[in-house]
Amino acid sequence: MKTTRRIVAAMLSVLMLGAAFTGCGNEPAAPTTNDPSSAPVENNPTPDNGGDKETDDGKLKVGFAQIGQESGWRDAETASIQFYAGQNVDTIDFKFADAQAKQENQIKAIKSFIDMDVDVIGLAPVVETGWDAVFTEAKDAGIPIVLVDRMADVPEDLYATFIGSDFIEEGKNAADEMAKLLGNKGKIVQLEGTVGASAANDRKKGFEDQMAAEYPDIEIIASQTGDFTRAKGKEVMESFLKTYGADIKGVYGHNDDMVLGAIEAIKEAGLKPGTDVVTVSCDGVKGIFEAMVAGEANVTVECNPLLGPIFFETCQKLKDGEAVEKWVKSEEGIYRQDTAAEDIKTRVY
Ligand code: GYE
Repeated sequence: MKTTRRIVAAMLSVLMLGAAFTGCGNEPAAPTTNDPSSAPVENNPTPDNGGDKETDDGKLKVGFAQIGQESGWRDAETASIQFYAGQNVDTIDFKFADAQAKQENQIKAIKSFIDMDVDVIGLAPVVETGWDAVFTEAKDAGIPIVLVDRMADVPEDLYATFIGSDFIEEGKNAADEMAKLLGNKGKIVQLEGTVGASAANDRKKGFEDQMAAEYPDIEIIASQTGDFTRAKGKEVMESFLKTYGADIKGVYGHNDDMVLGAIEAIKEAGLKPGTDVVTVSCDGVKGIFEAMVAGEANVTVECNPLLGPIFFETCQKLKDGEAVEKWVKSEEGIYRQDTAAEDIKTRVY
């Protein structure tokens, strides 16, 4: 499964040509060569040049500490960032580290970037807490931190900006969609993202608060983490189905991948996903559109992973001493089964 996703991620750089980038500013130009610097770097918990200090060649020096490869969404974000860097090798010196889902690896990567004296450090924090010490080290070294796609729970002076989505809003939208699908009543289950991740914490809060406030006849009978992966989403859904069977009328997943796993479990249990058990999830990856076209998924609340251009533009501004907003918010939509066959034609991730 991962291999398929990696191929998709690698192909994404081709698909991105001429694609619409939601709220992303300048688009990268078409590639003229197959530059290896745009290829995904795998199994690399520490940055790829061994931490050497470099001579000042005037380029924008950026280090990015990625979480890992847990989802199709994550692969699309990595591809977007690496594609942009690959297209701008003349002006950007880019270091990429894949932390393999471990905070300690992300911390190590940040320390290496500080040693390399990069201009800006980008980080998608796997969890929200535990960043104060290493962010303070970066601050003391005069290197701004740009938080990409997930937030960190730190004082405002320890990071320059957050580029990403409003997860509370996504959770609230997901609750409204679930209520519409169920006619405001029924029992549902929730597949949570990685424990401690801002995307999981806030998608849960936004959803549960809206359910409690507006839809008292919808009951969340079970909620458990599926770690943002398809395999765990399936596994958790299997155990929910064993316990609650056909009482489950809906599943809300903090990402599409987990719901794609849940769909397999629902089918194996002899029920019809999209009908017997309706689905709402976040991200908007290709797989969920295919499931909607097949009538097996109902709604996805989009979350934009194509953050490469806005990330590097923001890094450049920081290097140039220009002001940046504290939160650069992504613009996103909601996609439903009835228009999925049309919508899928323009999806690029
Ligand atoms: O929804 C999920 C992932 O942080 C917004 O992380 C991101 C989330 C995304 O792996 O699929």
